[in-house]
Amino acid sequence: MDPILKEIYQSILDGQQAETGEKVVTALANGISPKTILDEGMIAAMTEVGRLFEAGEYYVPEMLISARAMQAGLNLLKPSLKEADVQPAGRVAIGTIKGDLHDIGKNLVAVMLEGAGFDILDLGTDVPFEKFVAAADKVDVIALSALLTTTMPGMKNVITSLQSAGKRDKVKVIIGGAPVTQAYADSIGADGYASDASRAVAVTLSLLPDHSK
Ligand code: B1M
Repeated sequence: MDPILKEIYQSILDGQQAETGEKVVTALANGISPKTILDEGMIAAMTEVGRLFEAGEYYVPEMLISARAMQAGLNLLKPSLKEADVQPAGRVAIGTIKGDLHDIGKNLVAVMLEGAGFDILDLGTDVPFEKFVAAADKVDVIALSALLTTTMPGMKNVITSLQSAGKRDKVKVIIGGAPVTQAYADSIGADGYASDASRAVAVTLSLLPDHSK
């Protein structure tokens, strides 16, 4: 592996935003393809971050800092990725349920999904149900986050609204957030549940066939 890719990998693991950005720029200037930088440097690093988190060696702060370094690198890589016409793994609309302003976990899930090659339509926080329903025409997956027991029932409303609009079969729905459980996901007919951002990537990948809208 090119040493600069190892350096990108390490700077993401260390959560070094500026350094990650500088090294991505250097790798591009050295003629390394954007896809190689993404796959072998950046996604490999986030996969390792996910593994360290699951092993209890990284905690949420480390994961967040690495996610920000990944985002800093991605921001610089995005124009080149578009030029190279790398096909996205799929499109995901993500947001927090109406009434919920907690967006740190949602942002982390979005960055991890983006790092795994998904196009992200970030609807933000406090998202009205109709906005999720409208997004169903443009994406493969709708990802719902809720941190409050009071906003969690809104996830069911999104699924019901998708059904009423005749769009439920067009998209997969995955849900997550601290009070959400697999049992709740099953009870409302969600397609997937993930307890953390790295699992959200695995669950989303498992739900998609090899094509996107
Ligand atoms: Co609030 N808050 N908060 N809060 N807040 C909680 C959630 C609470 C548990 C604190 C407590 O009482 N112990 C409690 C909820 C109680 C409950 O409903 N059972 C609570 C409350 C009550 C409130 C207010 C009502 C307080 C008030 O005003 N009286 C209010 C509500 C505001 C609103 O949303 N309308 C409120 C406000 C806030 C702040 C604005 C101050 C701030 C949010 C800032 C922001 O997000 N920009 C805040 C914070 C920071 C928290 C705590 C302390 C931390 C949340 C966080 O960011 N965690 C939280 C207590 C806690 O969780 N320890 C708390 C880190 C983040 C990385 O984890 O979001 O869980 P998390 O995301 C994880 C997983 O859940 C998962 O992956 C992420 C990464 O691993 N995940 C998904 C999340 N979404 C996913 C989606 C997926 C898959 C996985 O698929 C789509």
